Amino acid sequence: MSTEQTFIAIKPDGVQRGLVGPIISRFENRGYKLVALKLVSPSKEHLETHYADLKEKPFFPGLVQYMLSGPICAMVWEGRDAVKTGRTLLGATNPLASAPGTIRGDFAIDVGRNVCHGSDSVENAKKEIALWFKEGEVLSYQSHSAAWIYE
Ligand code: YYY
Ligand code: MG
Repeated sequence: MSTEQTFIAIKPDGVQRGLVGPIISRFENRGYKLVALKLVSPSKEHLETHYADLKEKPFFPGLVQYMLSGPICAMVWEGRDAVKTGRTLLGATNPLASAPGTIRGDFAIDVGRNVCHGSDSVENAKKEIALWFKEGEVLSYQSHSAAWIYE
């Protein structure tokens, strides 16, 4: 367990459905620190790069179209074990298999409308943060709550 940064995105359905606040709250309430945040409409090429590992999958074209369908809220969250715990907060990829209490388990039904993205490894988090954020957009600061969250 170490202090990590993870890339979390609220997909176009999450933004349109007014879930930006509730999703941010899940991470804030857990104790993670928000170090980058922006609302973006990335290009098709950007989204194809983000999902490059999935380009041979049958759902890839639909996935890219869905991600192009509206603004995305892109974020970086920092804290202990942030990548793995971030995935736990999101829930399983298919919302029908996501536990209640997770974001997808509480807010989604279809896998193709699963409202959020989270990095699946520390290595991929680094790549995704570098793809979505420019130098200087990810901030470094001391959270006043840190001593109340970490022993
Ligand atoms: O990392 P995660 O988002 O949980 O799943 P991935 O396997 O990386 O797939 C990315 C994205 O693709 C998923 O969030 C929804 C979509 N997708 C789909 O539409 N249909 C599938 N059978 C699998 C994934
Ligand atoms: Mg993934």
